[in-house]
Amino acid sequence: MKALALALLLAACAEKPVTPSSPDAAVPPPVALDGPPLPPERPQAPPPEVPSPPPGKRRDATLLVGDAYRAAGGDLDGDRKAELALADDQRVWVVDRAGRTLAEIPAGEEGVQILTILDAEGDGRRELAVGWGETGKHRAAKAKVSLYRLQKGKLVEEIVWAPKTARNEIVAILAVKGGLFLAWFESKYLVKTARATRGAGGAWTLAESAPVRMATSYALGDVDGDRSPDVLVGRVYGDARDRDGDAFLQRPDGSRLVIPTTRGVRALVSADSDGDGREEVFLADGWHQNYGKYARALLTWARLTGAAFQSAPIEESAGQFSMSKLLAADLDGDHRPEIVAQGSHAVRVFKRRGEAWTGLSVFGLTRDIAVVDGELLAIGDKASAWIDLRGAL
Ligand SMILES: [Ca+2]
Ligand SMILES: [Ca+2]
Ligand SMILES: [Ca+2]
Ligand SMILES: [Ca+2]
Repeated sequence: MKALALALLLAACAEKPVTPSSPDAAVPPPVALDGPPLPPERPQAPPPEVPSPPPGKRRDATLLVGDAYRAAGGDLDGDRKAELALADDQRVWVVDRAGRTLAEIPAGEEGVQILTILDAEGDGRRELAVGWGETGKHRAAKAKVSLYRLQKGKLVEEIVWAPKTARNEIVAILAVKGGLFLAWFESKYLVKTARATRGAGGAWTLAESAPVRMATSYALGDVDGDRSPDVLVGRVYGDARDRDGDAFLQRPDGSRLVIPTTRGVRALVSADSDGDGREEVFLADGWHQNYGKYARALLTWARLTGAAFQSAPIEESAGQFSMSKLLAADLDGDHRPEIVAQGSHAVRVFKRRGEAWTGLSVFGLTRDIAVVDGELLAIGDKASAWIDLRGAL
């Protein structure tokens, strides 16, 4: 399972189809003479340790999640209580908070890359959105974005978009006013985005934007407080081979406002961490093509100040080589979001205190993390747990 988790973790970062067997697997260093200079090597350090006893109240979820490698929470049946959607190599299924299976569908030829619960067409009812494509166990899969509505114990599919592409990988499915924001690989390196809206007859229409090379993370965030979300982009690699990745706000005309980072970005999320109506951008940066030697598990935050982003470090996580997924959610019940980072070796939760952030390791190696009604689900390498952090941060 460890190998699977690492393969999944690294699949999104590979320019070439490589499946490293360990974080320190040999990867050839960049050869271009005009490439950026190599950063200092990452110091050796033991991975972060979860305090003993572990923080928060915990319930075992090992049997509930089984072999799932993707999880998402949200209210699918309109009763205002969240359900949990899970995906493994064989199926996608939905359980209620008591653990009862409500519905399931077989994965078939496709593998699940993205699993998320959102309101896809702005009618106030949430749908399960799945980004299907090629995974280790599904080599012949075609990329597809599907919505599923929970109706009378069945997950009823509606296909939103099925791009014809040489790289069958859906990058992002996000809710945007009255529709969806989609990102997918249209070729080996180029990522295309579109806003998708559902017509009265049920047909989806896409308004596409120009592709961006290796744009592997997307978030929509209102960074200037005008109540209109901006497109935030993070990239593992840059505009040419052997160029470091970066991050930027992409304006509607395609122009970029740089968000300063340290090399490539594995994940980004936006959240208003102080309640002033403007969202901050959180970036898992420090990525390097030769991650065994040079990648750093950095968490950086950026704020739009005037006409430019100011970035500041939150942490460099010793003993980890990357953070691959970030979530923003209120976990301690104070109505302000914390940042949850799924790292290469541990899950860490960051809480803002004024201008500073404090980090706490809450779990070890995970296949995925999700927040359901304020509770953190950590799908672990061997054991999985619900973690209630109210009063523990
Ligand atoms: Ca529900
Ligand atoms: Ca809906
Ligand atoms: Ca703010
Ligand atoms: Ca909070």
